[in-house]
Amino acid sequence: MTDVERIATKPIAGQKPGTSGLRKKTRVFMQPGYLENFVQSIWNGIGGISGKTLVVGGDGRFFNDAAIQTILKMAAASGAAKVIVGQNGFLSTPAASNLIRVRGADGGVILSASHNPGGPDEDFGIKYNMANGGPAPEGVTAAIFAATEIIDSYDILNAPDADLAQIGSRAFGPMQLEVVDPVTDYATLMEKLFDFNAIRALLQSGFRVRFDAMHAITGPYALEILERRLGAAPGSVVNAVPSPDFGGGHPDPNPVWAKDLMDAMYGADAPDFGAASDGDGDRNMIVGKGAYVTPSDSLAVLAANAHLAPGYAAGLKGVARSMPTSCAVDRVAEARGMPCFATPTGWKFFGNLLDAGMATLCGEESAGTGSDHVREKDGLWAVLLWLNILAVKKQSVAAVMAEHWAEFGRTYYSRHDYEAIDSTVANTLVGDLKARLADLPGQTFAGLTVESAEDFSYTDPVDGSVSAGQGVQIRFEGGARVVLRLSGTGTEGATLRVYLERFDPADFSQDPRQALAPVIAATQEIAGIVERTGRTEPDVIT
Ligand code: VG1
Ligand code: CO
Repeated sequence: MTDVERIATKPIAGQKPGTSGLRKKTRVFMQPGYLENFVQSIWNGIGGISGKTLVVGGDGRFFNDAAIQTILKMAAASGAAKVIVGQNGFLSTPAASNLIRVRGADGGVILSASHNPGGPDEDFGIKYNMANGGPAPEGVTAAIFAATEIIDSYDILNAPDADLAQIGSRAFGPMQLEVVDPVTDYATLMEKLFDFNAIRALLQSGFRVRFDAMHAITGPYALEILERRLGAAPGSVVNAVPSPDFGGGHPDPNPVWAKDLMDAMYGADAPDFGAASDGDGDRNMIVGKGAYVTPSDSLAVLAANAHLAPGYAAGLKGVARSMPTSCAVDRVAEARGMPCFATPTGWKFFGNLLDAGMATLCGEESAGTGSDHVREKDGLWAVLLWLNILAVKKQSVAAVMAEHWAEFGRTYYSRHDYEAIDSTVANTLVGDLKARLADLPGQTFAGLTVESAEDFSYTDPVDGSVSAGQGVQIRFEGGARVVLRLSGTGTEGATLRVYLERFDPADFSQDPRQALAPVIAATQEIAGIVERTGRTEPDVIT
């Protein structure tokens, strides 16, 4: 293999994967050797890739194309048998997960910084997924990180860039390279899970949808599935062409960043159903005509009604939520007699439960919902499950919510983010709070008495691995709760996330901010966010 070059290198500090792989400013990734060091460390951390088949793709953000060429050359140089890559380097995260599974690949490399903006001055990311299609668990990311700390060389093929425009199989150096349509396999899977005829009939009956792809990867997927296969009116999918900087916006599907969609859904002549997805297509936002559905409520509604879709007709084996996600789904699980698991933040913690058949549906408050059909959260999947449920129930989104709350009660919920705060301030705030947790139970703050306070630790019920320090969870008497944790996906300073909830069994029509006011006040008294950070208001409220 004369074309392989071995380049000497040195460890680069800070290549530690976070909640969802390694995320940094794009310019950090573009430094000579930065991406190369991390990719070689993936290969080294997983025991080499000789003879293996990998899936590679990304969300199309700035630097996606160049990074993929580097990865292909490094895969070929390290002896991979085959790489399957989406046309032009495009794959949504759930489609990549599916491709790994249906092709029996050994793993995959996904390039994305998800909901973070893209561009030369914005964010980039890379993560490794396993043969089950899911994000590498903590043991594997730890091995990759350890490899970054001792790396001394990387191998790369000295060759011109691969042609990723032409679909088909060809040689790339000593390796096979297969370029596939990014949408086909994924759309086929969706057709298996959902009653496309019922959804088509709903759309033909005059039910109008608006899907905002936010200039990100789901555009081509949504066009193919919603407009071509399901017959939604042309123009139902907006901002459908992926752009390297997501049209200059934040591809984060929440009421703040998807304000256009919110305006349309709350305006005159609103469509019946609105949805949006994020940069890499794994998140979703659901909003009915004048009716925003919180992600935590969405998970609960899907858990209560999934059996109405063919793929879940046999019922659910169990459900799982990330710890900060509201307890709305717990109430569904209890009523239906199924197990409910609470895991640390990040999709990688759901993999074992899904593989073991202990859970069928999973979700996070950050607008991620998914099931055992892949091993990532899946934005369009959630949209299609909602549409399937609406097609069967023949109800509006608002009516479905009202019925759900009447049966299970309403869990008011909101997340307050304090972004780009000084890392030392953030760490001290959380550190001081953790030191005081044992004293809190029994104390009253702003009229709420603390029932329990803990630094969340998770023991995986399948492999017994322990993940400690996953966030402060404080429960108040009467069914209120606050969770505080630091983000593991930010690229600037620290982001403090404060998750607030309050259960109300009877009054469903309060303004959420009003309903949560006591919890917000108690949290301020306990954690002193205003004094410590100097911020009087959160940067983002979802
Ligand atoms: C955030 C969310 C978390 C999500 C993660 C990756 O992490 O809170 O729920 O799994 O992003 O999402 P953090 O550590 O910043 O809170 V994304 O759509 O990679 O795909
Ligand atoms: Co995402």
